Amino acid sequence: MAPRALITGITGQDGAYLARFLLEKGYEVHGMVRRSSTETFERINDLRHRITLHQADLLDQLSIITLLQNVRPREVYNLAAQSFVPTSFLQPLLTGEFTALGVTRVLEAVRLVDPSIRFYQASSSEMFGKVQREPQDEQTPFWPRSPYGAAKAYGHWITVNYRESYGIFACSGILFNHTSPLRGKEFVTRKVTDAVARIKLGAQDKLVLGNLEALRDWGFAGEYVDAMWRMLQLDHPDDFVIATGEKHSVRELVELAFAHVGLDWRPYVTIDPELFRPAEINTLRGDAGKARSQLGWQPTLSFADLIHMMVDADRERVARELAE
Ligand code: NAP
Ligand code: F7E
Repeated sequence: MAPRALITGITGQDGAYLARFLLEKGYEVHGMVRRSSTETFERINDLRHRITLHQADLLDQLSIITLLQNVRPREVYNLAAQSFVPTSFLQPLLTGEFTALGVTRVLEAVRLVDPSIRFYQASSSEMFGKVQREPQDEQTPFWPRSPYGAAKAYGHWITVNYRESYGIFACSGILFNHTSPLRGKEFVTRKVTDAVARIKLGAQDKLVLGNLEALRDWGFAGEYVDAMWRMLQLDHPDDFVIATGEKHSVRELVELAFAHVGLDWRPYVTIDPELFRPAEINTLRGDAGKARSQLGWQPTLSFADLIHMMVDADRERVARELAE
């Protein structure tokens, strides 16, 4: 019988890649979606006939319990969250409800319905915040710099706590920034590649950004979902940093994306101080040595190839839209 997996946040970037990955592995894939007046299934439209979607919400405990009772999965991947850092400053309480307490609600449902379920929590390098060491690994202390980071730190520790208290097979993947052509357009990588495509095709003339000096460790989402799955196949649950080990600035990202279409970025980019954050994370770089040795996982796509792939995908899409 095919193993059954449930993905919360299946309509997001990682959910879409993970669903494809698990289908290829022969899984029966179920996804949790929240009710909305407009469907947000764009990233999984091509998979609709191969997966089963169920309505539930991270804010609603009973809906998650009922979902687990109906699906009875072997693995649960908890990817749902309010994941945009600037929004977490504007809506800190809602971010705490989704991104922090939402994790406990899913874990409580696992504990109640079937404690043998294998559980993956989408933790984040944002927990390292004001970094205490470089590169960051599983032992580096947390110092979150946003309500989002603080909520993820809670989600991480509650996951560890349910493993230690109740013996639940719960893993926390501490993933550094990862992106792709499916990335939300509000995140800086996609904001830049979409703008470059539009500028090249004459549909936009300016790109307004915030802090160009921030450094991030960016990988490809398509490769990072493989690491999530590998964690849940271990003999014993554990926590892993997933990263490339390289850092690049937003400025470098911008230069690279514009150069790929033969443009100099300087005439097009302006800086708006409103886009700077109340507290910034200046630098992040992960050490995924433990994942390499214990999961056999390592990234292969270079930063330049990743950004070029995203610019190319956006160019194709924008050209199609303009032709319609
Ligand atoms: P994303 O594209 O923002 O997707 C978030 C998902 O969560 C969407 O499917 C969204 O559904 C769902 N969601 C939000 N609130 C919900 C609620 N109350 N009930 C049910 N579903 C809800 O995020 P992503 O980039 O795929 O990231 C996946 C996870 O990894 C997130 O937890 C994120 O915080 C974490 N993470 C991401 C990165 C990264 O660089 N991408 C790095 C580390 C950790 P709608 O479609 O309805 O909005
Ligand atoms: O910002 C700077 C900004 O919003 C990256 C989420 O997936 O990764 C993501 O969080 C950097 C920051 O991602 C703009 O100040 C400059 O320093 O793309 P981002 P993030 O905040 O790093 C982590 C690991 C997660 O877990 C999160 O869920 O870019 N920046 N100018 C800008 N950022 C944005 N968004 N827009 C700008 O115009």
